[in-house]
Amino acid sequence: MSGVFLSFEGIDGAGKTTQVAFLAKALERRGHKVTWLREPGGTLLGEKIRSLLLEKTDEAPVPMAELLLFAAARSQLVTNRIRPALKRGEVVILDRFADATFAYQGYGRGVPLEQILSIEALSAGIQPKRTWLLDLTPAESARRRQERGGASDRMESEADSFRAKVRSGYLERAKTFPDRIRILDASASVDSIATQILTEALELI
Ligand code: Z5A
Repeated sequence: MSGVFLSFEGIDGAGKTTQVAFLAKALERRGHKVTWLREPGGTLLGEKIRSLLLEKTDEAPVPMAELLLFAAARSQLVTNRIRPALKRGEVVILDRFADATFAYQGYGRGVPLEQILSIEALSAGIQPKRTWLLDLTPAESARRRQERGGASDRMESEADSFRAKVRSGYLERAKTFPDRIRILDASASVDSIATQILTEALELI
């Protein structure tokens, strides 16, 4: 596979979508072909699973069902979108990937980590070359959500204590993959974060 696989992670409101858009446009301006995808989503099946996972209903999925649904969406995305784009030599940028499952379902929901890793091996099977972890405090995440307004989805409705567990899961994961995962201070300005990311991305491509 000749393309370059990059991803963004962090708790909600950390600025992933903002930075994915900045990076994708900056690379396209330099002549690179970019495929930009979000998780869960990016395929017909994945978008349907996304709705199932994020809508608030009277019966929330149990942690294992939640894990398997995220994994099903990822499996579809890897096979139908990510691998083909990498094969075509494109830059593939993911707004969340398998690190999110480790942090949210592993640390957030408490699913045993060996189960998370087994499912990851089945559903992902590839790793990004570089992951930018936008690290933000749960308090700042809450402030940004409040500022943005609008209704919260099922995952966003979790308490700050849940977000704190997820954040620590991400930081643990970064210790396991120090060469791949770069921790960035997500409270810095959008422009300074974007400049740092673009510099690193251009070195990798
Ligand atoms: N999930 C999971 O549990 N397991 C999995 O395996 C996967 C996902 C893959 C998907 O939501 C949910 O699924 C997510 C994790 C779970 N749940 N939560 N909660 P998503 O990824 O689609 O949505 P999100 O993470 O909640 O997106 P978000 O709230 O839009 O966050 P963001 O993309 O990181 O931030 P943003 O949209 O770029 O920025 C948020 C706001 O902050 C916005 O008003 C910006 O203008 C502002 N912003 C951005 N950067 C800055 C800086 N640097 N300074 C100040 N303000 C900023």
